[in-house]
Amino acid sequence: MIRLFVALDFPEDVRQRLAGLGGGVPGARWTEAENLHLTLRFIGEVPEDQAAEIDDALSQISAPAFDVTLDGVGVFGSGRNARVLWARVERSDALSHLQSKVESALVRCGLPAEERKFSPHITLARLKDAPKDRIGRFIEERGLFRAGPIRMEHFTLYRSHLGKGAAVYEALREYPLDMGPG
Ligand code: 2AM
Repeated sequence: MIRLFVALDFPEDVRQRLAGLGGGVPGARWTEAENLHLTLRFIGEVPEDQAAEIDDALSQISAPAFDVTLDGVGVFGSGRNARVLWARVERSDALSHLQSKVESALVRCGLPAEERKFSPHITLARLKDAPKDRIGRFIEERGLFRAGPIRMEHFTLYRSHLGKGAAVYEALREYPLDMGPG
C-alpha cells in the first residue's frame, strides 16, 4: 500500500516566505519549507496497482494553468481544539475547476467521493495545546501576509512516508496544466 495525495506546490521563494511566518506559538510544529503545499485531494493508502490507475487518470486531466494568491493566515479549530495554522489561498474558479477535475478522476478510479468541502489552505503548523492568546497574536501579526499572483503550471501526485518525525513527501509525478495559445 502507498499513501498518496494530490497537491499544488510553490516556488522556493514563496515557500521560504511562508516558512518565515513561523514562530512565536508554543506547542506548534512548523512545516518545513520543502514540505509546504496546497492539498487538492488527500487519497490515503491505496494498493500499488490502483496507484498506477490513479496516475493514469490524473495524467488525462486537461485544465488551464492559473494564478494563485495567498492572503493572510488563519486557524482550524478554536480554543483547546485549535489544530492547524494555515495560510489562506484565495478562491478562484480556475482552482475549483482543477480540484473538481481531480475529484472526478479519482472517483472514476473507484475512490470514495470526498465528503468534506474543499477549503484551500497551506498548513503552516500543527498545534498541540497552544495558548489561545499566542494563536490570536500570530494571526493578527501575520494578517497582512500576501503572496502572488503565483503561476501554477502543473499539479503533483505525492507519496507520503510516515515515520517517527514529520511525514516525508515524495513527488511521484507532475502533470502539466494547459498553457493556452502562444
Ligand atoms: P492538512 O495539511 O490540512 O493536514 C498530506 O497529509 C496532505 O493531505 C496534508 O496537506 C493534509 O492536509 C492532507 N490531508 C487531508 N485529509 C487528510 C487526512 N485524512 N489525513 C492526512 N492528511 C490529510
